[in-house]
Parts: sequence; C-alpha cells; structure tokens
Amino acid sequence: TPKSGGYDWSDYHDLEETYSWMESLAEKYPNLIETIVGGKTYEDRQILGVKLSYKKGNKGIFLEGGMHSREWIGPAAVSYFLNEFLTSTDPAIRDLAENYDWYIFPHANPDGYAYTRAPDGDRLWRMTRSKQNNGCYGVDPNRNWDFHWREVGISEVPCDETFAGESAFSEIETKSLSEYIKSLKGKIELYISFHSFSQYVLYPYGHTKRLPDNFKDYQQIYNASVEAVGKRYGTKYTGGNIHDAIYAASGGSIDWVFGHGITKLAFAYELRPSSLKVWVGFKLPKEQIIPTSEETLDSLIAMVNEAKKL
Ligand code: ING
Ligand code: ZN
Repeated sequence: TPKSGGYDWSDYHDLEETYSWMESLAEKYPNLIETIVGGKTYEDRQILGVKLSYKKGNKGIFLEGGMHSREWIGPAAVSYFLNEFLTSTDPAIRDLAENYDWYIFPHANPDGYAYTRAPDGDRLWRMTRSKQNNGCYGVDPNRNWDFHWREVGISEVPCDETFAGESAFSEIETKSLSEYIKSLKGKIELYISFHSFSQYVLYPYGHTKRLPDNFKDYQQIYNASVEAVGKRYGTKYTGGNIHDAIYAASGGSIDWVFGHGITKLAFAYELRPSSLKVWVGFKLPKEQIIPTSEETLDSLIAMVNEAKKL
C-alpha cells in the first residue's frame, strides 16, 4: 500500500486532508511541485491543484477530478497518480511523470465534496452548493460550461440534478476554473476529466452526434486506453463519443476545452464500478481505490503514449 506522509489510499479523505497533503508535497519537493489556486467556490473554498514539472519545455496534461462530488473515486485516483509520478520507479510511469508538465486538480467541486462528507450533508450530492432563486441548492457543474450551453441533456429546473444553471458559467467554480484553464492555452495538449461510474472512456461531443473532425485520432487513443485498462485485472470498459456512448449532455468541461480549442484532445473516464444502481455505484468500496487507480494509470499511460504517436 503506497503511503505518503500521513496520507494513503486505503480510504477516502476529507477535502482538508487532501489539500494539506498537496501543500506538504510542495514543501517536500520544492523543485518539482507548486500548488495552484485554480479557482474559488461559492462557500469560499479554493479549487486547489498542483503543477508537477521535472523540466523546462514539457507539454502539459491537465487532470480534473471531483466535478461531481459524490463520485469519490475520481479525486482518490487523481491523487494516487500524483503520488506515483513522484515516487514510482516503474519506467513507464517515470517516462510520463518527467516528460510532461502535470496540472492536477483532484477537486473541481470542493463545496459539493465537503457536503458529501459532512454528517448533516448528503453522501449522494452531485452539484455545486449555490443557493437558487427558488430556494433549492446547486447547479450541475458538468452542464454549466459555456459551450452549446443548455441545449440538450440538461434540466432547466433548479432542484434537478442536471440543472444547467441560470446562465453559462453561473457557478464561480466553473467560471474561475475555466479562466485558469484558458490561461494554459498552448501549454496543454491533453485534458482528462475523471467521473464515475460505468467504466467508459468518453470523448466529445455531448451536445450532438456529430463527431469531432479528429475523431479518428480520438478513436485510436480510445482503443488503446480501453485495451490497457483491462490488462491488470480484466476490467471491461466501453465508450466513444459522449452523445452516442451514453446520452446527450451539453455544457460539460471536456466539450468546452475541446470546443474552444484549448486542447485537440479531451477525454472523460467513468471509473468503476460497471453498472449498478445509483446509490451503490457511487459508493465504490475503499478496498477498490488502489486497484481502480492502478488500472486507470495503466490506461492513462496508454492514452498518453498513443496520443504521442499522432
Ligand atoms: N457522467 C457524466 C455526466 O456529466 C459526461 C458524463 C462526461 C457528460 C463528460 C458530458 C461530458 O453526466 C457522470 N456520471 O457524471
Ligand atoms: Zn460525474
């Protein structure tokens, strides 16, 4: 079991624990790690990330976890990757770690996550925590990005779990994080968003069945990453373009990043488990954090290496 200071992957962690672990990394590895405030939240938390860079001139890769607060495996897996990048001796991991700059944000929706952890909160909370006009709370942050906003696969009703918000980027979380991501234009070539569950690798678009111009590249990388995810434990993934593989959904982060030309490649993973009832699927047992993270890192390595061939 990997351990890093007092932090490990035998269980899920509170936001503060993960944030202090990230701060401690910046102290322990001052030449490699810098913490970044990528955005702000409604309840005045930070969207904290790290930049990991071994050398000058690297292209960047952005990892986003926790957009939906109940999908706890995303932040856990993303923080696991960060630890592997710093400590692993596996040559394939070292190669990736040292030859890319990594922008790693385990918690894109900190208020929501804190609410899923609070004794008087709701373990299955998905959205942000902003107060709406009708008294309901929250907007679906993965329907709130300013690209074909509010077109399909959304709700216009506050209180619904896929409520797209009163306007595009109504949420300070998506607005502020998007500003930060925009500032990375030209520096990053791959953006990956980690959700759960259902075991899919997804690529744009969500708002239309029309495929991206570079869909052949997408499909080639998709094939490599889905093959690699099963190598270790036989875990089966499917996927494809969001609209056809799962459902129509506009206003997601990967569509915005790709649609606005920040990167030519933007993917989303839906991690373990496969398909179960909602209230079970989001509660992936803590014993599966490490195996899920391992196989997903195998897949991520394949994804990056396939993208490099293009
Ligand atoms: N699924 C994602 C959702 O937001 C998705 C699927 C990914 C849609 C990327 C659009 C873009 O509905 C889960 N489980 O949240
Ligand atoms: Zn999600």
